[in-house]
Amino acid sequence: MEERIKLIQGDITIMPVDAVVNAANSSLLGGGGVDGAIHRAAGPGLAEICRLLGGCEVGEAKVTPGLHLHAKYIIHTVGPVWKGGKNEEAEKLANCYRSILLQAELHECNTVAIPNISTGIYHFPKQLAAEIAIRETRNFLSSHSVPVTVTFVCFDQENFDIYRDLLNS
Ligand code: AR6
Repeated sequence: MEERIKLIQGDITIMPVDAVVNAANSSLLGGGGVDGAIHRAAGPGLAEICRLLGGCEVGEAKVTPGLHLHAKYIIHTVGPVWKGGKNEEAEKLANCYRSILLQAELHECNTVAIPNISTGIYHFPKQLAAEIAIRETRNFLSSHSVPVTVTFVCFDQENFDIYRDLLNS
């Protein structure tokens, strides 16, 4: 596995990194899944700050402080809802990863942890999502020195196995 890409299975809210990524919805006001977990761990101040951001488009990313997280920043992105694959879902998910990594660079985050965006409540197929995540991250890192390392944090066993196989191949 390449040195600048890491893989773990676990809870992203406890990651000791410069920035954790949130798989939010376009309101940025919180929700279920990893979004709910991040808001609970960061504290109620996060919703207050997010309210001032005026939402976020699919494929884009906005940054807040990490508040009670170990992470200094939270990079909120909005993945596409899977609607069968003919609604530019793959391109939109690729845009999420590019936006995340650009924001990480802009905020001088050396270490970033990213969950499996869109693969939960938004039903994006896990294999395709992982291929896009790894391809876009490899592309970005090949031409940028920051972030130094990107950790994919898989919550479920299925995603972890898919990432492990792709990163080892
Ligand atoms: N740490 C890491 N990954 C997690 C955690 C956690 N604590 N909890 C869940 N996951 P989802 P989406 C994984 O549904 O599909 C929210 O309501 C989970 O296993 O959180 O992008 C938002 O507000 C899955 O692999 O996000 C939106 O409305 C991955 O995180 C909507 O869900 C993403 O699943 C976004 O849906």
